[in-house]
Amino acid sequence: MAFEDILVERKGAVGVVTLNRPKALNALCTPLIDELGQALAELEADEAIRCIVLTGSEKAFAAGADIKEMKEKSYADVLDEDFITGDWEVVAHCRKPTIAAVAGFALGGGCEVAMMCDMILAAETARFGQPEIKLGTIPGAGGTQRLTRSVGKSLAMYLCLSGDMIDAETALRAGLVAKVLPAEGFLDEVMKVAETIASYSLPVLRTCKEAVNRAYETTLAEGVLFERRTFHGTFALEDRKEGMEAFAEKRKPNFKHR
Ligand code: CO8
Repeated sequence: MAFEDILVERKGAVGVVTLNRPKALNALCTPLIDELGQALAELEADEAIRCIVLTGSEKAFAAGADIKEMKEKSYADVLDEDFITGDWEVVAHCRKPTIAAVAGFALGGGCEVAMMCDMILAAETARFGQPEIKLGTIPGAGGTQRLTRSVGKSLAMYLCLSGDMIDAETALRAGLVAKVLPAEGFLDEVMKVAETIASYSLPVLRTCKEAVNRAYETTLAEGVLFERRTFHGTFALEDRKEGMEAFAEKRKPNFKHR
């Protein structure tokens, strides 16, 4: 299906969603978020896809929620609509691995959407920030929560209270991003990571992601038990057998995603 504000491509087993409102630095207006939800649902349902890359342009991953759309809303409006977190969370609810490929600005809702992905890979040009304070508001899609869990209280407070941005290297040191890559050929390098992930068994990818995410929602003892039972569960899969046999036979595994 054709979209207005995003582009969707299938590159082998990798689905690539590109935010595409260049004139507004990919500001996340409601139609764009709706399209993103539809695109992710399609990629989730597509058996051939095992990893999803979410990216923007060289200048901006996304410069935040659309301020021009938000500015006339009243408290009653945003409360009635539950503006618009329910729809945005679609990124966090993906069951396939997701990579945010961030070049340029990832601000406000842009940073929040990137943090909803399983990992952030940043170009050297990436800039992260939660500048809502400058607009007389606060982050509304996880900026005070996911950011704090990711980088700790002091840097999260600094970003949310000062509205300043940090560069890619600072984000790497703080643990917000997994890797910083050269701006030149950035997406090619991201695709190599995505293709590696997509080469593995999909049911194992799904359960591995669930186990890591459980770390944010439970105690250590419960999380470790969940991990162990999930690890045990992989022994019910043909792909676990194939992976270990292939290692012993010194060949590449041929995963069936079963
Ligand atoms: N919303 C709407 N339009 C935007 C946005 C935005 N967030 N960001 C940029 N644009 C538009 C500009 O208005 C401009 O349009 P026009 O050409 O029509 O004037 C165009 O994009 C280009 O922008 P600039 O000329 O400003 O480009 P610069 O390179 O000079 O500056 C910046 C780039 C620094 C990124 C600057 O554009 C900026 O500060 N943008 C706003 C950043 C911001 O405040 N983001 C936070 C928004 S609030 C938010 O995200 C809350 C999320 C809460 C989640 C809600 C769901 C639950």
